[in-house]
Amino acid sequence: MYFISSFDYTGDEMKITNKKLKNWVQKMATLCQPDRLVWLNGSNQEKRRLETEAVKSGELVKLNEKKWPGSFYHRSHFLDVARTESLTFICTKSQEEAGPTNNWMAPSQAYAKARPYFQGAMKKRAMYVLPFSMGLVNSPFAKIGVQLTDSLYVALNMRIMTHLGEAALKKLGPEGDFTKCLHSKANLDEKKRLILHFPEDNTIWSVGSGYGGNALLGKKCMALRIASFMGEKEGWMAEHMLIVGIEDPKGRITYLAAAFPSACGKTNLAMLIPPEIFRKKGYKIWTVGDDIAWLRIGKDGSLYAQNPETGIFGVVPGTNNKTNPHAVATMRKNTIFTNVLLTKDRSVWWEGVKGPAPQEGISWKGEPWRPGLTDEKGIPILGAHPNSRFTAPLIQCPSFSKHYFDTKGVPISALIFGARHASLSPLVYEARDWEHGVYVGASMSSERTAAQVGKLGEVRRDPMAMLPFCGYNMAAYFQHWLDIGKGLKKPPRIFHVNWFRKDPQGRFLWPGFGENIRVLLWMLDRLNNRVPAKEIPIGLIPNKTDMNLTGLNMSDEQWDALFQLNREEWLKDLNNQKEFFATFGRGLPEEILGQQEKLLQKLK
Ligand code: SAT
Ligand code: MN
Repeated sequence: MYFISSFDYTGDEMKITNKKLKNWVQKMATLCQPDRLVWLNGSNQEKRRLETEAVKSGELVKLNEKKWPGSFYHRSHFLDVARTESLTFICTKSQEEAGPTNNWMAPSQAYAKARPYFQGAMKKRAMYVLPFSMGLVNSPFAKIGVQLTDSLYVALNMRIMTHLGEAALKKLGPEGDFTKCLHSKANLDEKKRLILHFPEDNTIWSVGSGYGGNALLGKKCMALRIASFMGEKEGWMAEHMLIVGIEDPKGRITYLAAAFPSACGKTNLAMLIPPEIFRKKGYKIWTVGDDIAWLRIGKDGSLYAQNPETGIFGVVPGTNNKTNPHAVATMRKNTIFTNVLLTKDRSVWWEGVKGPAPQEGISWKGEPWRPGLTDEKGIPILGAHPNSRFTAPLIQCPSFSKHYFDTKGVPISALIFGARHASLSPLVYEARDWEHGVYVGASMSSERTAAQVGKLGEVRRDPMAMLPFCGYNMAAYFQHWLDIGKGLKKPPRIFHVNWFRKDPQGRFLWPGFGENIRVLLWMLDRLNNRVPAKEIPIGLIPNKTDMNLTGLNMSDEQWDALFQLNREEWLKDLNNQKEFFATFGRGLPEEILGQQEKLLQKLK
């Protein structure tokens, strides 16, 4: 009934040689019953046509071309503004395989539950067929996916976020395997929303949401959940990490990868601009990735990283020329804004941007808004949702690294785990070795942010910032980390940072943003054995004299407050860790418990 054809938009005949792909698209079309099939080839001409169509249907608003060239505005349903982890499932045959941290459903049950939601869901709509690659198409990292979706917004976002188009199809070839990604916004009914992963079938089914990580299936669903599962089988890692290069005055570039929970400043760190005193000396930061890193052991025994994405899906509120000038530059053109404030002259605005608020506008909820508006309890009504986002091509970032294109990836010298803690963890500490570092990552916790539906500020355990993104049993995931370490001749050093430490009055103790370079440079000194470190129970911390604090006016008291170790708080955290680790039962690697026991002894 449904013909595989190139859409009459482009007239370009796309040759679909992969039988599995043809059959699957046909089958899914029969289930969802779209009016027509639209195969995307990734061309610019096609992009313009899709944009025109999205504006006509109201899915996108064209922004003021003078102010925001090539850019668009989108508002999602007001109950569909963040990832819904409670509706996200790993559907492996055995529950054991998914592990205690994931919601689990048996595959047969999951397909049966979701099928009626997809049934006829695309009537009177087009089904867009998006062939894409995560990872450079011509690199050993590349994994092919094909997403079917009834959302033009999703299609246009995926064009920015992935290597989308004919090259991916070519790479797939007649016999290749691909991740089958089926998505329908259906009627955006929360009660009929499911984000299902079938790692054993290399399949993702997402229905009832049109937002971010729920709907752009190449991102968290494929490049983390499915990819982490693949990585464990194939000997590589998919991590929730940014990738940056630090260039020193001699022109040497050292690469770091860092894991932080969603909305904890990964994009800011990835695009950090060093303060003037460091810029003058010749330090530069190069951005390779801001959210996801795929890591492989190279021929020389070092760890290499590639960013499998092509774009940024970054948090907007708080972004300004002071906090992140490179993000501001990146979103200047060809950007899709989601859930910010729309102004009368078709411009956009958000809380925390520099300059006065517009006199009036339409809020993320689609309601009239003006500055000072409050609800019945007197609480300010926001123009932009706290998790409002911009989608922009990474290549537009002024600090974009040309080594992004290195097909073997960039060599990683250090891995960083980051948390958002008002107290507990110090500004920075270094793990003693790989095994200790794996424990540091596995025992990570952080305060909840607006990127997840749920209570803000609540502390939850979030190993390697992968709690919501690990596609298999996290006990096996920890084991995989330990195994990768054994396969590395030169394992990266592992550090933990916390930019968010506060004083008793609730003020941040560390200036953060660009100043974070000071901590990175201390790490570089450590990597090059240029400075000693101080041993404390949890790991190695800097001596105040070994970190460049010029211009910060940091008193000894402030420094001490940044590094103060509250034993009672740590013992309490250890108890909480114990409860968490106990949920894994006997599968948990001994090394993790061994490291924990060591820490307990040191704290006593
Ligand atoms: O919604 S996304 O998962 O894409 C962004 C995030 O929460 O990190
Ligand atoms: Mn993320």
